[in-house]
Amino acid sequence: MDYIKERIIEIGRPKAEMVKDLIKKHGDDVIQDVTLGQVLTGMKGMVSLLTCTSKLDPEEGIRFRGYSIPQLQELLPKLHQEGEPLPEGLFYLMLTGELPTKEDVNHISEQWALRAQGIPSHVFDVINALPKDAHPMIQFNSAILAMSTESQFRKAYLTGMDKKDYWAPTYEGVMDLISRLPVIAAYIYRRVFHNEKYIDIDPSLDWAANLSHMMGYDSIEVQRLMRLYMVIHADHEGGNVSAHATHLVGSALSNPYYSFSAGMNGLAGPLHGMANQNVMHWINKMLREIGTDSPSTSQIKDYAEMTLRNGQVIPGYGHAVLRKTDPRFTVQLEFAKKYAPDAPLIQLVDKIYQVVPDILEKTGKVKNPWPNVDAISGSLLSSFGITEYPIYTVLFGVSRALGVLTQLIWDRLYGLPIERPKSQNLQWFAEKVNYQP
Ligand code: HAX
Repeated sequence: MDYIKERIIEIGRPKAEMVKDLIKKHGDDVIQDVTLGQVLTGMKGMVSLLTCTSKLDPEEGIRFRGYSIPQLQELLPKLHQEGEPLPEGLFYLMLTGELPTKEDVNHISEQWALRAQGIPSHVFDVINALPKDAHPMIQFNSAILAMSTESQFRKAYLTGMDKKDYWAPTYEGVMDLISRLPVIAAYIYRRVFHNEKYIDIDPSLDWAANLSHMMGYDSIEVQRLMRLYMVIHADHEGGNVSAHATHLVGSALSNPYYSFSAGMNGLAGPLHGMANQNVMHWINKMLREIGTDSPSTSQIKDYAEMTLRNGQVIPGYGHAVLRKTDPRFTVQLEFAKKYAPDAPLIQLVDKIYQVVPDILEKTGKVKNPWPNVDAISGSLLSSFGITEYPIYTVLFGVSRALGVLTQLIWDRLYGLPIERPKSQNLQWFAEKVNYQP
């Protein structure tokens, strides 16, 4: 057996027993009161999910198994001293809760490069059957579903296995799926934007560098950017739409492909992962309408205010949990200032950052006026040559697999049951609070 699986058993079994014991001894304890406002505004702040891979603090931002992004930059294995951490290391950390060694990371890199080569040809047929102008997220998700013919979980389930072992075929499916997503993403990218001139996987490269390579970018800078991008988008606690959707569908014991596909359908929404593409759309439209590549702060202010007057959101700003500038925004801005200080788009992002929070604050209703991860990620990719912004959410999706699928393995280790909250109609809520119009 793969030594990582043995490690998961060692770590996971006592935790699974703890979950059962907690339910038995404290299942009736009240842990939190719930307000009507929470229910009617998307369950914000309601603790209702068990997630171990990462935790989001409103002021500080994301921590993966307790480690902040700057700490991960220090502690996770890298290819070069000055370089970005390898996403393989973050995967290992989220999976086991332990910092990986260089050997662990190399082992995962090799495993993924090997598994990536087993994509059945019908998956590419499915992509090719779609029109080229179908959004890359449609192509991506269709391919994910098409790959579920390979589900090891389904086969194992039908053999009638013990449910405490469900995590093991889930792990196999997750490893296959994560290994193959860069191939799929790059295939879609080359199909849509580069005349179907496909580039083969290079098994000697790490996972993120391979994605960059298969997309047609072999510079050290883009490889580094891709590693950074893959690390910072990997997870954001359990309640965000892509994580929660993956968990919810997974709770019906749907295989990892079905579960992840559900998450990706959520990521494709403009209030979630599609925001990275929409930021570019918003910026380009602003430049076109103002008629300059270098608008002044007062022109940006006018345009942002017009966006609000038209009843639209300013993409890349605001967050359901965060109440400060997203550290994922900051780390990208630092990367950009170091490696592409003169990039006009980055300077523009910086200028927008000076203007927009104040405008959102003045509305009196936006709870977080600060930029989120999507406010800069597209401009950064674009500044390094990846200018085709419909692919950005797909890249986000490749990264998000690391967190949500690791959590799926843990859901099965914990033996979590099917998710089934109670719903009520409007009358019920009104009566509950003695509502008087
Ligand atoms: N521009 C304009 N209005 C905004 C806004 C923004 N950027 N952010 C919030 N608001 C508005 C909301 O639409 C809401 O208006 P109504 O009361 O009229 O319905 C009000 O402010 C209160 O909303 P909130 O409580 O502050 O925010 P929510 O938790 O409801 O929503 C969102 C959080 C991220 C969806 C929201 O801030 C938004 O729409 N931002 C723009 C889209 C975006 O950048 N999404 C990506 C978020 C990060 C992410 O998931 N990446 O994948």
